[in-house]
Amino acid sequence: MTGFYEQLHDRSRKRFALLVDPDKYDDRALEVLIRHINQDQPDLLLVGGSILFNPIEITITALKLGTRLPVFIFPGNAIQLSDRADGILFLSLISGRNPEFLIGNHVLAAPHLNRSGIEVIPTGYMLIENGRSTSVEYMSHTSPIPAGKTEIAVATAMAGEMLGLKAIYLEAGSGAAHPVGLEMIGAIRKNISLPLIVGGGVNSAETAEELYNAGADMVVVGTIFEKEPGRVRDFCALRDKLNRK
Ligand code: 1GP
Repeated sequence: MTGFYEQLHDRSRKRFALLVDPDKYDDRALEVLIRHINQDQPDLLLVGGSILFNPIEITITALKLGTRLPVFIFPGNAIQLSDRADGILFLSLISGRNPEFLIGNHVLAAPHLNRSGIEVIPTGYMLIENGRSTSVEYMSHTSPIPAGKTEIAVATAMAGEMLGLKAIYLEAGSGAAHPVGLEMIGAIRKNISLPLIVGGGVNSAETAEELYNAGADMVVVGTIFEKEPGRVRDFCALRDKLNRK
């Protein structure tokens, strides 16, 4: 086991991932964000989005040149690829029943990934309903798992583990009204041993702490830094506090 997965797999430590949507940062804003990233040191930088107008490559290159952190693609589809990234969360949308997002895009991407040699982390991606419709839901033509249906979410995560996926990502959706519920996170945590990534709608370190305490190994935050990049510090400080315990 090498690369970032080796860290993620070590569940004795909590990780914090910062998501950068290339459409939300101009050069100046990205420079500011990079300054905060270097001061506070998240564990992982993710780059991607459901639909992009700007080339993912430019943002990945800027993050690679400006920081020393692993930069991973968080792909909305198979055209979001770049050899310059360190790796990719190879997302299979296991909460849905659209074959394009379960295997179709993966077939298109596989030759490119094979050639580039970047790290591939096969990840079961589970969209959880959060009270408002999300870009992922619309773009993937899939329904999220209802927030109250913990048993469906647990069985889905179990199936992902049995299929050999290496991580589970519980996604409320970017800018979600509420993050994934604590009871659902806790129930999934009890039933699988894979690293558990949780993201969507996290807008304070207090909320992130609840998600970590419920069983998240890595929390992903993106939207709030678009307006308040200085808040990267809150999440990194929380991660450090939890890892000192
Ligand atoms: C979205 O989970 C990520 O895919 C992050 O969500 O933008 O709401 O922080 P936010």
